[in-house]
Amino acid sequence: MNTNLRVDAARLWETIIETAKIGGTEKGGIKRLTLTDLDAQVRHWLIDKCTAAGCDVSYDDMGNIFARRPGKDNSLPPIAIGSHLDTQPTGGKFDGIIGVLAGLEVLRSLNDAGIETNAPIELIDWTNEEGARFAPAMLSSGVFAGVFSKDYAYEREDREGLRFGDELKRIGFVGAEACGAHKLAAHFELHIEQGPILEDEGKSIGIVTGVQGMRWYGVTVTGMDCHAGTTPMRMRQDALVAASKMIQVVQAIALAHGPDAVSTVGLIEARPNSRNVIPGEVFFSIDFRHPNDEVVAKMEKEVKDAFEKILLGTGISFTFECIWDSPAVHFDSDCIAAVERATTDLGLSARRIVSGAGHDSAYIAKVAPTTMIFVPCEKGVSHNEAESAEPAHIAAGADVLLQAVLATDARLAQKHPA
Ligand code: HGY
Ligand code: MN
Ligand code: MN
Repeated sequence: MNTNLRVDAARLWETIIETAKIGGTEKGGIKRLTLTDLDAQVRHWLIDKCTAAGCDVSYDDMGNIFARRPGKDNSLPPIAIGSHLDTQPTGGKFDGIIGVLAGLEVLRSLNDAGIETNAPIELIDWTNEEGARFAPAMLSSGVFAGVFSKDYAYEREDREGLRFGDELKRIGFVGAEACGAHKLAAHFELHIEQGPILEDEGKSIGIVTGVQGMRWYGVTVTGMDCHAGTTPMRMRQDALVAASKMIQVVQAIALAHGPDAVSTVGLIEARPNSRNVIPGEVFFSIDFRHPNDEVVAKMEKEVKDAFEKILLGTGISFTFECIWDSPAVHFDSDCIAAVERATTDLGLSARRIVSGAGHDSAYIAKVAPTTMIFVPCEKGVSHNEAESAEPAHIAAGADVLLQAVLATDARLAQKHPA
């Protein structure tokens, strides 16, 4: 382990501040929804920088960008560093972004140090990790891992009815390679924790051992549009009032399965959404998560039973569709060991942790040895424009990433000497 090798912390921070201008918001966050012109702009920025760093850059038919730094034996599958550049509508400067930019910094630091790895090293920008515009989340890493078909992904529509496939074509990122066609020797992802644990415990690094289970649902509640002034209360089939009672139950079920269960209704649309019309239809999303898949399944049954009871005899009906099911994931022990060893050699405070948030690594773990490295973010706040992380923590995370990649390259080289 060449543990006196360090990334250039200032250069890494500069790339974060530079790219944060692409979709930057007044409150200091980023709104850079996937497959928008802003996403295209940051993609071209990344391609330019990786090309300048001597990488061969390509992208596949899901728009995943691969920047490959050659090694001694380029017949070997690359060791990958991946994350995402798309954001939430009120996203921060760090979620996903530090994973891609730390990967670029690792490539640059290897160049500066004149290090030739045995296997190629490949930086990946995964398309549509957030699922904020095109549900579900982690769509393209999911296609890469064989969880979703490309056709399913291309048919996903945003709330304006635009198709993923059309938007990918519009920004010019439909690559020739079939998504999932090339193998990865390993996959590492640096990410902010997006929770309060590391900061609360004063730890610099989270050694991520896995990702909790999560499911997304779409619920449509159907009552009857009617005049707000002339319809007596006893005759109403008000879908929004019904939905409000149903949403209370979504929260109660997570509390009942606490402390680890979480539930969120993040998206709600009332129709016709007019001040003097009783809402006849409401659509809302549900996000259920728990480290144990059986508990998520129990929460799903309980919420459906509760909805039936709430609507019984009201004349109001509902449909309930599970649109995404990402079971709990356990990462690769060799990759975890490489991260743990790097934190020790670098003298960094660290603890093992399970990710509450979903990440592309959760799907890539199905097709390649994978793990993640977390760094703290201020008060655990994320998916919020105020998201904040310390330059020193991000640089430490990038140093761990660099060491873990080098250690993995050395370990695999013993198996496949060049
Ligand atoms: O939803 C998630 O957990 C991730 O941040 N996309
Ligand atoms: Mn993320
Ligand atoms: Mn996110």
